[in-house]
Amino acid sequence: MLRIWGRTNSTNVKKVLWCAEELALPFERIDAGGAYGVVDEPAYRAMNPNGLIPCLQDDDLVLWESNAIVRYLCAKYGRGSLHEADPAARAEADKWMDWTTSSLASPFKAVFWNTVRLSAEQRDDKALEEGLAACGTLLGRVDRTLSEQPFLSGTAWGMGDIPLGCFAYAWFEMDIERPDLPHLAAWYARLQSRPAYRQHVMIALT
Ligand SMILES: N[C@@H](CCC(=O)N[C@@H](CS)C(=O)NCC(=O)O)C(=O)O
Repeated sequence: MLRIWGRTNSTNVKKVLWCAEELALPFERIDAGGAYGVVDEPAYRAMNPNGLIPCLQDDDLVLWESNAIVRYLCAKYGRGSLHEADPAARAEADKWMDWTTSSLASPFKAVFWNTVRLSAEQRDDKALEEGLAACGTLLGRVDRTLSEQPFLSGTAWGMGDIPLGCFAYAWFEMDIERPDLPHLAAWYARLQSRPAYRQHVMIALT
């Protein structure tokens, strides 16, 4: 059985749990990260020297980096469903997965930490403001794409929707001023119709 390390309220862990659930894969989840610790223990560091979550074990394979884990699960267990055989179609999904990590994650983190994670005294208003502006611009690009196709993966829900789908829940849950992005909102509503999304992604942020 798959083993997945990571607390359930981590955005990066949610990607893996949602993906595994969509693929109907049985898994054992082990609490790690945040208040659970574990990530600094030598046994964990031997699996993931970064001391971050998530981490996956599948037989002899130990894997870290959430997008790499999602890709692996889809390639190994999602042939005929989540794994796109056509390299061009798969690249479309890959593109949004990488974009979410390389472009959105950093400004999003500034918003998330200064809204949800830090205490009122610790919050940095300027960082929050800059993060909100950057996220608004970036999500505006997503909105334009979603005005032309129902999902980031294309005509059907797929792997490319998983990373941003996890960020989207927090984006719409946080007590922040959001720009009006109707296609992003409609896509988020489509995600909410998926039981696995509701089960693993739409859970309390703290
Ligand atoms: N690029 C990595 C980032 C992993 C990451 O930053 N994980 C956070 C949680 S979302 C973490 O481990 N934080 C430390 C902790 O929870 O103790 C991935 O996508 O897996």
